[in-house]
Amino acid sequence: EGAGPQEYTLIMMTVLEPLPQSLKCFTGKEIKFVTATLRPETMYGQTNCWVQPDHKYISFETVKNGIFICTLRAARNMSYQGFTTIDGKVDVLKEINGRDLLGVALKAPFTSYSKIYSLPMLTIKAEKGTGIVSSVPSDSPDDYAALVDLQKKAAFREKYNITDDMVLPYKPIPVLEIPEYGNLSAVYVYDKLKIQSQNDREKLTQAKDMVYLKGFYDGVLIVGDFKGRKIQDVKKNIQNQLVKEGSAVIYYE
Ligand code: A2H
Repeated sequence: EGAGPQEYTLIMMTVLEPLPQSLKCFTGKEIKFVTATLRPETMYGQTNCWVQPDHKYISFETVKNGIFICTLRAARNMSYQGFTTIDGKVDVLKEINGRDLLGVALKAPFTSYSKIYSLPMLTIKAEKGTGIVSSVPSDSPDDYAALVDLQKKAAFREKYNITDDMVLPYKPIPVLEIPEYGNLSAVYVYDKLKIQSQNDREKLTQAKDMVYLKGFYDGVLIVGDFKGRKIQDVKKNIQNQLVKEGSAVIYYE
């Protein structure tokens, strides 16, 4: 990790009806799952979001954006960045286990799927971002591997009460064209390296090294208002667009 704070785009996903049991106490309120991403330009390709079933999450009221769901650690960071009424203070409304936040229907910005679901990912780190991750299987090998695991293994879905309709209809969406890797770069490297699952950590690290830098320098958007432009030239514009429409805020840690 470098010296100064890292800037993330905090993507807000609105919880849709029917509310899960764990969120019923907030009926009638605006509730958002929040995820920290370094890749706002890929949000057109979201197919789901990831929650770690064994991690603890909390809910708290923000000043401007309703109720947020994330880790306590992230909420504390946010409380020093103007997200709460009193600087440095988080009023926890409720603690919630990750597994009780799975299978929740969400409205996410920019993606062509009108509804996506929260699904289990076992490799999420508790100490980074919000502990919830946006899933873009077209461009993130980790996301693609975890989605394929769920799609291939009925027992894995059943273990976490994930129904087929939450997973099986969702395919990676082409968002970026990367020379040599095509328009589904994560799928390309997953196949090329013969990755077997989300636990194939060594190969996944290699896969990430292969796609990220190349994507950033040579990737061209093939959807949205900045179609045809290089990512490095328009990343900031896309972040601004998300913030302007009220779907994202800037977050540091
Ligand atoms: B990125 P960095 Cl398409 N645990 O967003 C594991 N991974 C996490 C996380 C956590 N607690 N919090 C955030 N992340 C992921 C999109 C994306 C991302 C694409 C490609 C690469 C990529 C969609 N998933 O990240 O250690 C989030 O996934 C490559 C590293 O701060 C976030 O951006 O660099 C990124 O890791 C932040 O990781």
